This record gives sequence, C-alpha cells and structure tokens, in this order.
Amino acid sequence: MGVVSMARIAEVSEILSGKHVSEEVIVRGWLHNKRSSGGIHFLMVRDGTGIIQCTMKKDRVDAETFEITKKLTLESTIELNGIVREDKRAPGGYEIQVSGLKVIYRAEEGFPIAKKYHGPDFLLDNRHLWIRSQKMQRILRMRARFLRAAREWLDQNGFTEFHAPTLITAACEGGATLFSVKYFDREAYLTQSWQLYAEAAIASLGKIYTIAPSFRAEKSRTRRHLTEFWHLEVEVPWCDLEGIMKIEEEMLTYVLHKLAMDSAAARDLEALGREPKDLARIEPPFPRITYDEVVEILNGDGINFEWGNDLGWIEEKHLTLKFDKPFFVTHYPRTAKAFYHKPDPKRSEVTLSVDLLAPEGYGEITGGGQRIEDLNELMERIKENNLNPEDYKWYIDLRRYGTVPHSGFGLGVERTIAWICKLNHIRDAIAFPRLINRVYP
Ligand code: NSS
Repeated sequence: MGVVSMARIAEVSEILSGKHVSEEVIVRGWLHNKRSSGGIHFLMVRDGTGIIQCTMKKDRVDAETFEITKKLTLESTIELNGIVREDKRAPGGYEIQVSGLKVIYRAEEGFPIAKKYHGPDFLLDNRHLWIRSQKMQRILRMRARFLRAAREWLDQNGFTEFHAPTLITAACEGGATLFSVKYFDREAYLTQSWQLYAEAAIASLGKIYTIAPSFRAEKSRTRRHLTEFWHLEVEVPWCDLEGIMKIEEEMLTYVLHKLAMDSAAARDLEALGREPKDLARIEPPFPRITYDEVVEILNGDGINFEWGNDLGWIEEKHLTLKFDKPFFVTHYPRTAKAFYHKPDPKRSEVTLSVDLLAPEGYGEITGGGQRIEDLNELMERIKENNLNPEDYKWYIDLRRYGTVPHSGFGLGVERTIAWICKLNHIRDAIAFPRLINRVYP
C-alpha cells in the first residue's frame, strides 16, 4: 500500500485544468463518492479545489488495497497516487489511474447525506456536512470570487477599506429590525449598516468601503431575507446621486465580466444554471427609472400600488421580469426611506435615493443614495422620524465640522450571489444561514 514518494502532491483544480497529464501525482482528499464495477473501483475524490475521478483497477494495486478500498466509507480521508490521463468519459475530462492508496482517517458508516432526495430542513440541520456538496462548493467559490473581484475594483479605484463597530447604540435603518444585546449593564445593538460610521470616516480617509456582516431582526420569512447578511458598503465624499450610480454600475460590471471571463468561474456558473454570457453582455449605463414611473407601470399593469409606500416583493418581482439587466429605481418618497436620505431640493416629498434591482424576478440588491449634509435639514428629518437627537449626537456633529455633499450604497452580498448563481432562495448564498427560525448549526 505504498504511496510513491517521488510523485508530487497536486491539487485537483490543477489536474482538471490539464496541467499534469501523463504525470504521476499524489492527491489528498475526501472520498466524495464511490462505485464499483467488476474489477474497477471508481472513486470521486474531493480535495477542496475540485472533485476528480480516480479509477482503481484490481490488477494495478495490491490485493489488500483493493479490498480496503472496496469497503471504504464515504467521506473517509485518503491519500492516493497514480498517473493523470485525459479521458472524455470522466467528469471534468481527466482521471487518475490509481496505483496506491492510503487511508488517513476512515469515516464512520452512515454519512447522513445520501444520494437521495433530502428536504430543505434536513439539509439545513446538516449544513455542516451539506456544504461539502458540489452545489454548495460552487456557490461558496462564486461568492469568494465575487468578493475578490469587487475588492479588486475598489482597491484599483482608490477606495480605502474601513471598518466600523458591530456593537452600536443607534439605528441606521429603523428600530423595528434592531437586535439588542446585553452590553454589561446597558443595552446595545448589532449593526444594521456601516454607513453612519462611514459618514464620519470620509472626512478622514476619503472614498471608503467595507465588506462586513450586518444584522436585521427580520420577522418576515421570505426568500430574500437573512437575519445576518454580508454587506458590501461604499461611501464617497463630493459625490451626488448620479455619481454613486456610476460607481455602482461600474463596479458591478467589472465584477460580472470578471466572473464570466474566468474559466473556472464560468464552469461553476454553467453548472448552477447561469449562462456566463448573461453576465458578460451587461454594460453600463444601467437603465434608470424613477419611483413615480414605477407607480405608473404597476398601476398600468393592474397591480394596485399607492404612491408613498415602499416597494414590496410582489411589486419588485413584477417589475424585474420586464428587465434583462440590473436597473436603478430612484427618487423614493421620503415616507419610504430612512432619515439620512437627502430630500430632493427640487421636490421635497421625494429623496435622492436609489435602489439597484436585479432582473429575472430577483429584485433589490443595493440601497443607497445621497445623504443629508445640512445640519438643519438633518435635525428636521430626525424629528420627522420620531428619533431621539441625543442618540445621534456624534452623527449630527459631522454636519457642524466640515460637512460635504456625499453619497453611498450598500450591496447585499447574498442577494447578489443568489441572482448571479440563479438560486431559488437566499439561504443557499451563505454557508450557515441565519433565518428567523434558525441559528444552528
Ligand atoms: O437597508 S438597505 O437598503 N440600505 C442600507 O442599509 C444603507 N445603510 C446602505 C448604505 O447606503 N451604506 O440595505 C442595503 C442592502 C439591500 O439592498 C439588500 O441587498 C441588503 O442590503 N439587505 C439584506 N440582505 C439580506 N437579508 C436582509 N435582511 C437584508 N436587508 C438588507
């Protein structure tokens, strides 16, 4: 059962990209799947970079190795060696012809996730094991690539990463969805958004961004709400509503093209049911429509919608089916948006706000706009929203000492990944989803 020590440890992704054809390699990983037919074991081995078929012929290994492999349990960790061959019949086009195999740790019998249908609750209860599935691997890799590309664009365009606290004392997006935590002998909350601190930090660092978790005690059970989600947020001084839309569409286009052009990402997208060309053809400028136009469209289509309300799931879904690329909805009523949104100087019942909606029924993926920079206007909006100015003292201070026109946005990472990867439910865009009825595992 010797492993040839001359061979080098290779990653499955390298092998599947055609790097080691005809070479002897060592692969270390988990036994993802196994079937036997006559004198051959077909082993699917997963190493964290991919899954590769490894064929073990009876006459190519010693009898003991063949017998041990026959009884080997799924998810056992193994190290094997063999020659890489190109083979059109193998998934991914390459396989390893095994000449040696060593069991590192044999897994217990009865890995809970079998090759049969499991309901969503079972898979959520066993999420710690389900993330090994090929579907979850693909999504989690897409998520990492998405964030890498977004960070790349932001770094290349002069944005500085800035971090704000998670434990906070004043709501950014309304008190209804705040999670409270006991902070020694007083109450604190989990942050809903980095924004208010970002507005302080632009006077220190200029253009900034973060990628961090945000928390919302969402009581609604929907396909697009998590209670803990990852938030990519951007804040920019000397920037107006149009300016922030340009940043959003340029960043997103860069990321989508990057994903569509990368061959490994494109393979994952295709396997998830998304054509890379759907992403590659998206170019700025994205369509811009106003909230007023949305109300007209909805009512024209027989969906009764009253001016002044925020768009809900039904309205957004209807609207997004009319588009095949992301589009902006601007100028929401002040009654529908948080206190920091700047009222339009030309028409004060609406705000200089903008949401970006993903097409194909997905809906809102970013929210943002221009902020109030004037002290009196901010005080008025704080009162109008029945907030206590004492809670926002430091935030108000920013309008006293060097205030500046500024704008920003927050992108929901999971909502965006759900759209990019064509997922039915936001919970699959994150490894361990937090939902109204789930904080385990
Ligand atoms: O509430 S937002 O619309 N806007 C903000 O939080 C701003 N303070 C961001 C900013 O300007 N810096 O949320 C932004 C995005 C929204 O478009 C969604 O994509 C996502 O955050 N979001 C969520 N994703 C998943 N689950 C929940 N509950 C959720 N809430 C917002």
